[in-house]
Amino acid sequence: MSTAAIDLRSDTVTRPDDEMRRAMAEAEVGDDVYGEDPTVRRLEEEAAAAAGMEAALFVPSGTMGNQIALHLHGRPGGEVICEALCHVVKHEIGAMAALSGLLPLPLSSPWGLLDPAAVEAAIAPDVSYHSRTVLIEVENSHNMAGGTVYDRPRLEAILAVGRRHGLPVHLDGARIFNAALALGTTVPALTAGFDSVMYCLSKGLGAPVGSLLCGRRDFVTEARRVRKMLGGGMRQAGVLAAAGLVALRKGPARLPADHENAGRLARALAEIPGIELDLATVRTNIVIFRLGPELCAGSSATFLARLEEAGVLGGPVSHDQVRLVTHRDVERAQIDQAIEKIQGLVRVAA
Ligand code: TLP
Repeated sequence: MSTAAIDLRSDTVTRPDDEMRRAMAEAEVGDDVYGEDPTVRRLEEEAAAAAGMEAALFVPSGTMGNQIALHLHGRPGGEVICEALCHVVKHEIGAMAALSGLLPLPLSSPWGLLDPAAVEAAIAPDVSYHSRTVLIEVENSHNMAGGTVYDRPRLEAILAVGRRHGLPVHLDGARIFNAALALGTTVPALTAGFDSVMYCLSKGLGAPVGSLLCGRRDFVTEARRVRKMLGGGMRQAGVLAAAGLVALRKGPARLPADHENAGRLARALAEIPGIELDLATVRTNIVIFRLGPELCAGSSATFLARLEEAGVLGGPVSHDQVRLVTHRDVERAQIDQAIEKIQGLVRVAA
């Protein structure tokens, strides 16, 4: 990979900026397993408030945050109703089964958005020969559906299903700040009513490491124990939390540029023959498109290899789908360069 490559593989690739590095160098720290790291405590308080939740736990990754939540809400043999392409099913290496004995019940849904009626219909009957439904899981924005977003009425309807059936509802809000921006609303307006919420500082907000698992205070107390059980108890983690605080305070204001860049990129790509892209799905910082057979024989691996040679990095979603993600380390001028390079590549590869 050349150092000058335009890296659109993910918004996780951002590097900490000068302000974050200074904050890390100056961070006041203590042993967080003893609850003595003042910077981690400050981050957890601010992060809970930003999400409109009672309490928050700093965790090393979004995956760990989700898995702690699933572990606490579920019980072995239980079913988790979720969308078919969601992160906990597709990208957490079977952790819900391996670590907590849970079974996903994945529902394929247009634009990756669960239909409340389909969720209700998927709840297991209360009979002795059927596994129990233990949890409903929602991902907002939905990464592998192209960064699509659930608006409040749809969330409200899913939360109502949970309440009617006495089921907890977990939100994978890795990119909840992007979702709030796309919907012109606030993060607390999207998290209200969820039993637990995970969100990441290490994606669009730009921190090098870290996510938060939020919920009621007693839930977070239990989550602290499970985090330790999974090996996620960190000691002088204030150096990471300090960067996280900068990301939380300053990151959201930077996101509109990422969304504009994604829209710009998507509109240009949608014009290219051989690229199938539904512009209606592009609401946030993620652009996913399908390759027609006329372009690189419809192979995402071939397309991405050629793209890399041209100096642009992207990622595969499936054998014929590609994902490009905008973020704070890619400016508009580089998006325009990426568009030109893709147009050039298509001329050669078509
Ligand atoms: N997503 C990563 C990859 O794992 C796919 C990415 O590049 O987008 N929930 C959602 C919705 C996510 O997109 C991710 C990461 C996670 C959870 C997990 O976060 P980390 O990577 O911190 O474990």
